[in-house]
Amino acid sequence: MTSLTLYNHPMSPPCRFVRLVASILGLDVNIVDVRELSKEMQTPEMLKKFPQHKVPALDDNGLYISESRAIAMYLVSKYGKDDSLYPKEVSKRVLVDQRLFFDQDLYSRFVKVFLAKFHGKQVEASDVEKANDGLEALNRMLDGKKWLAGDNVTLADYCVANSVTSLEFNPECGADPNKHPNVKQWLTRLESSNTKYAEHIKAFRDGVKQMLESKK
Ligand SMILES: N[C@@H](CCC(=O)N[C@@H](CS)C(=O)NCC(=O)O)C(=O)O
Repeated sequence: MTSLTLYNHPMSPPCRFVRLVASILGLDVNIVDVRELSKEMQTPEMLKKFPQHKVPALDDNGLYISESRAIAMYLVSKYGKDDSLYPKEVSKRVLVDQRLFFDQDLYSRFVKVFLAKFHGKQVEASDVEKANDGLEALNRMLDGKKWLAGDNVTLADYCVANSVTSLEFNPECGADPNKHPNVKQWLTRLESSNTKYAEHIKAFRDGVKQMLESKK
Protein backbone atom coordinates (compact mmCIF):
# COMPACT_ATOMS: atom_id res chain seq x y z
CA MET A 1 0.00 0.00 0.00
CA THR A 2 1.23 3.48 -0.84
CA SER A 3 2.23 5.94 1.88
CA LEU A 4 1.40 8.87 -0.37
CA THR A 5 -1.95 10.66 -0.32
CA LEU A 6 -2.43 13.69 -2.53
CA TYR A 7 -5.32 16.07 -1.92
CA ASN A 8 -6.13 17.21 -5.40
CA HIS A 9 -8.50 19.21 -7.55
CA PRO A 10 -8.79 17.88 -11.12
CA MET A 11 -8.72 21.35 -12.75
CA SER A 12 -6.03 22.92 -10.56
CA PRO A 13 -2.77 23.68 -12.43
CA PRO A 14 -0.52 23.28 -9.34
CA CYS A 15 -2.17 19.86 -8.71
CA ARG A 16 -1.63 18.94 -12.35
CA PHE A 17 2.11 19.63 -11.96
CA VAL A 18 2.35 17.37 -8.90
CA ARG A 19 0.36 14.58 -10.59
CA LEU A 20 2.68 14.82 -13.60
CA VAL A 21 5.84 14.54 -11.49
CA ALA A 22 4.41 11.60 -9.52
CA SER A 23 3.51 9.86 -12.77
CA ILE A 24 6.95 10.47 -14.32
CA LEU A 25 8.53 9.02 -11.17
CA GLY A 26 6.18 6.03 -11.42
CA LEU A 27 4.81 6.60 -7.91
CA ASP A 28 1.73 4.95 -6.55
CA VAL A 29 -0.31 7.82 -5.10
CA ASN A 30 -3.70 7.72 -3.44
CA ILE A 31 -5.42 10.71 -5.05
CA VAL A 32 -8.22 12.27 -3.04
CA ASP A 33 -10.25 14.71 -5.11
CA VAL A 34 -11.40 17.70 -3.11
CA ARG A 35 -14.29 19.30 -4.97
CA GLU A 36 -15.39 21.75 -2.30
CA LEU A 37 -12.10 23.29 -1.26
CA SER A 38 -13.56 25.81 1.17
CA LYS A 39 -15.33 23.04 3.08
CA GLU A 40 -13.11 19.99 2.86
CA MET A 41 -9.72 21.70 3.29
CA GLN A 42 -10.98 23.90 6.11
CA THR A 43 -12.08 21.37 8.72
CA PRO A 44 -10.13 21.75 12.00
CA GLU A 45 -8.37 18.43 11.30
CA MET A 46 -7.25 19.46 7.79
CA LEU A 47 -6.22 22.98 8.87
CA LYS A 48 -3.95 21.45 11.48
CA LYS A 49 -2.21 19.41 8.78
CA PHE A 50 -2.34 22.04 6.03
CA PRO A 51 -2.69 25.57 7.50
CA GLN A 52 -2.85 27.16 4.02
CA HIS A 53 -6.00 25.15 3.13
CA LYS A 54 -4.85 24.83 -0.47
CA VAL A 55 -4.39 21.93 -2.85
CA PRO A 56 -2.14 20.27 -3.83
CA ALA A 57 -1.42 18.97 -0.34
CA LEU A 58 0.62 15.82 0.26
CA ASP A 59 0.48 13.46 3.22
CA ASP A 60 3.43 11.09 3.20
CA ASN A 61 2.82 8.89 6.19
CA GLY A 62 2.21 11.84 8.51
CA LEU A 63 4.59 14.28 6.83
CA TYR A 64 2.36 17.07 5.54
CA ILE A 65 3.53 19.22 2.64
CA SER A 66 1.82 22.07 0.81
CA GLU A 67 3.04 24.08 -2.20
CA SER A 68 3.30 22.25 -5.52
CA ARG A 69 6.97 23.07 -6.16
CA ALA A 70 8.01 21.96 -2.66
CA ILE A 71 6.02 18.73 -3.09
CA ALA A 72 7.69 18.05 -6.46
CA MET A 73 11.18 18.73 -5.03
CA TYR A 74 10.41 16.37 -2.15
CA LEU A 75 9.09 13.58 -4.36
CA VAL A 76 12.15 13.63 -6.64
CA SER A 77 14.58 13.92 -3.71
CA LYS A 78 12.94 11.11 -1.75
CA TYR A 79 11.69 8.75 -4.45
CA GLY A 80 13.56 9.58 -7.69
CA LYS A 81 15.74 6.77 -9.07
CA ASP A 82 18.32 9.42 -9.94
CA ASP A 83 18.68 13.16 -9.48
CA SER A 84 18.31 14.22 -13.12
CA LEU A 85 15.01 16.06 -12.50
CA TYR A 86 16.37 17.86 -9.45
CA PRO A 87 20.19 17.69 -9.26
CA LYS A 88 21.94 17.19 -5.94
CA GLU A 89 24.96 19.21 -7.01
CA VAL A 90 24.43 22.75 -5.73
CA SER A 91 25.67 24.61 -8.83
CA LYS A 92 23.19 22.65 -10.98
CA ARG A 93 20.37 22.65 -8.46
CA VAL A 94 20.42 26.43 -8.07
CA LEU A 95 19.56 26.82 -11.76
CA VAL A 96 16.47 24.66 -11.27
CA ASP A 97 15.58 26.53 -8.07
CA GLN A 98 15.88 29.89 -9.82
CA ARG A 99 13.41 28.80 -12.51
CA LEU A 100 11.02 27.35 -9.91
CA PHE A 101 11.01 30.66 -8.02
CA PHE A 102 10.60 32.51 -11.33
CA ASP A 103 7.62 30.28 -12.02
CA GLN A 104 5.94 31.34 -8.79
CA ASP A 105 5.80 34.88 -10.17
CA LEU A 106 5.01 33.75 -13.72
CA TYR A 107 2.07 31.59 -12.62
CA SER A 108 0.62 34.40 -10.51
CA ARG A 109 0.60 36.56 -13.66
CA PHE A 110 -1.03 33.82 -15.75
CA VAL A 111 -3.66 32.90 -13.19
CA LYS A 112 -5.15 36.39 -13.43
CA VAL A 113 -5.71 36.08 -17.16
CA PHE A 114 -6.98 32.51 -17.35
CA LEU A 115 -9.19 32.67 -14.24
CA ALA A 116 -11.19 35.42 -15.94
CA LYS A 117 -12.59 32.68 -18.21
CA PHE A 118 -13.87 30.66 -15.22
CA HIS A 119 -15.48 33.76 -13.76
CA GLY A 120 -16.96 34.87 -17.11
CA LYS A 121 -15.10 38.17 -16.85
CA GLN A 122 -13.16 40.37 -19.25
CA VAL A 123 -9.38 40.23 -18.71
CA GLU A 124 -7.81 43.50 -17.53
CA ALA A 125 -5.42 44.96 -20.16
CA SER A 126 -2.74 45.53 -17.49
CA ASP A 127 -2.93 41.84 -16.51
CA VAL A 128 -2.49 40.76 -20.14
CA GLU A 129 0.53 43.05 -20.36
CA LYS A 130 2.08 41.43 -17.26
CA ALA A 131 1.43 37.92 -18.59
CA ASN A 132 3.09 38.85 -21.91
CA ASP A 133 6.02 40.40 -20.08
CA GLY A 134 6.46 37.05 -18.28
CA LEU A 135 6.34 35.17 -21.58
CA GLU A 136 8.98 37.51 -23.02
CA ALA A 137 11.27 36.84 -20.03
CA LEU A 138 10.79 33.10 -20.55
CA ASN A 139 11.53 33.48 -24.25
CA ARG A 140 14.81 35.23 -23.40
CA MET A 141 15.74 32.50 -20.88
CA LEU A 142 15.31 29.90 -23.59
CA ASP A 143 17.43 31.74 -26.15
CA GLY A 144 19.93 29.22 -27.59
CA LYS A 145 18.88 26.65 -24.95
CA LYS A 146 17.18 23.32 -25.27
CA TRP A 147 15.96 23.17 -21.67
CA LEU A 148 15.34 25.73 -18.96
CA ALA A 149 18.02 24.68 -16.46
CA GLY A 150 21.07 22.77 -17.65
CA ASP A 151 21.46 20.14 -20.35
CA ASN A 152 18.52 17.89 -19.61
CA VAL A 153 14.84 18.11 -18.71
CA THR A 154 14.35 19.06 -15.06
CA LEU A 155 11.51 19.96 -12.71
CA ALA A 156 11.93 23.52 -14.00
CA ASP A 157 10.76 22.52 -17.48
CA TYR A 158 7.72 20.60 -16.23
CA CYS A 159 6.77 23.29 -13.73
CA VAL A 160 7.05 26.25 -16.11
CA ALA A 161 5.41 24.32 -18.99
CA ASN A 162 2.54 23.53 -16.63
CA SER A 163 2.05 27.25 -15.96
CA VAL A 164 2.38 28.23 -19.63
CA THR A 165 -0.07 25.61 -20.89
CA SER A 166 -2.59 26.72 -18.25
CA LEU A 167 -3.12 29.78 -20.46
CA GLU A 168 -5.00 27.38 -22.78
CA PHE A 169 -7.95 27.69 -20.40
CA ASN A 170 -8.47 31.13 -21.92
CA PRO A 171 -7.33 31.02 -25.58
CA GLU A 172 -8.58 34.52 -26.37
CA CYS A 173 -6.94 36.19 -23.38
CA GLY A 174 -4.26 37.98 -25.42
CA ALA A 175 -1.28 36.12 -23.91
CA ASP A 176 -0.26 33.49 -26.47
CA PRO A 177 2.85 31.36 -25.82
CA ASN A 178 2.98 30.43 -29.51
CA LYS A 179 3.85 34.02 -30.38
CA HIS A 180 7.18 33.54 -28.59
CA PRO A 181 9.31 31.31 -30.88
CA ASN A 182 11.69 29.90 -28.22
CA VAL A 183 8.76 29.11 -25.93
CA LYS A 184 6.79 27.47 -28.74
CA GLN A 185 9.72 25.26 -29.81
CA TRP A 186 10.54 24.31 -26.21
CA LEU A 187 6.94 23.22 -25.52
CA THR A 188 7.00 21.03 -28.63
CA ARG A 189 10.40 19.63 -27.66
CA LEU A 190 9.16 18.78 -24.18
CA GLU A 191 6.15 16.96 -25.61
CA SER A 192 8.34 14.75 -27.77
CA SER A 193 10.87 14.12 -24.98
CA ASN A 194 8.72 11.93 -22.75
CA THR A 195 5.65 9.80 -23.57
CA LYS A 196 4.22 10.29 -20.07
CA TYR A 197 4.36 14.06 -20.54
CA ALA A 198 2.79 13.73 -24.01
CA GLU A 199 -0.08 11.65 -22.55
CA HIS A 200 -0.47 14.09 -19.69
CA ILE A 201 -0.71 17.13 -21.95
CA LYS A 202 -3.15 15.36 -24.26
CA ALA A 203 -5.44 14.50 -21.32
CA PHE A 204 -5.19 18.11 -20.12
CA ARG A 205 -6.09 19.49 -23.58
CA ASP A 206 -9.06 17.09 -23.84
CA GLY A 207 -10.28 18.37 -20.45
CA VAL A 208 -9.86 22.01 -21.51
CA LYS A 209 -11.73 21.33 -24.76
CA GLN A 210 -14.65 19.85 -22.82
CA MET A 211 -14.64 22.75 -20.39
CA LEU A 212 -14.59 25.35 -23.17
CA GLU A 213 -17.42 23.52 -25.03
CA SER A 214 -19.52 23.54 -21.86
CA LYS A 215 -19.06 27.32 -21.52
CA LYS A 216 -20.37 28.06 -25.07
N1 LIG B 1 1.30 28.25 -4.52
C1 LIG B 1 0.38 27.14 -4.37
C2 LIG B 1 -0.95 27.53 -4.99
C3 LIG B 1 -2.04 26.52 -4.67
C4 LIG B 1 -3.42 27.05 -4.98
O1 LIG B 1 -3.62 28.24 -5.24
N2 LIG B 1 -4.42 26.15 -4.91
C5 LIG B 1 -5.79 26.56 -5.12
C6 LIG B 1 -6.40 25.65 -6.20
S1 LIG B 1 -5.60 25.87 -7.75
C7 LIG B 1 -6.56 26.34 -3.84
O2 LIG B 1 -6.39 25.34 -3.17
N3 LIG B 1 -7.44 27.28 -3.46
C8 LIG B 1 -8.29 27.15 -2.32
C9 LIG B 1 -7.99 28.13 -1.22
O3 LIG B 1 -7.16 29.02 -1.42
O4 LIG B 1 -8.62 28.01 -0.18
C10 LIG B 1 0.96 25.89 -5.05
O5 LIG B 1 1.72 26.02 -6.00
O6 LIG B 1 0.65 24.77 -4.58
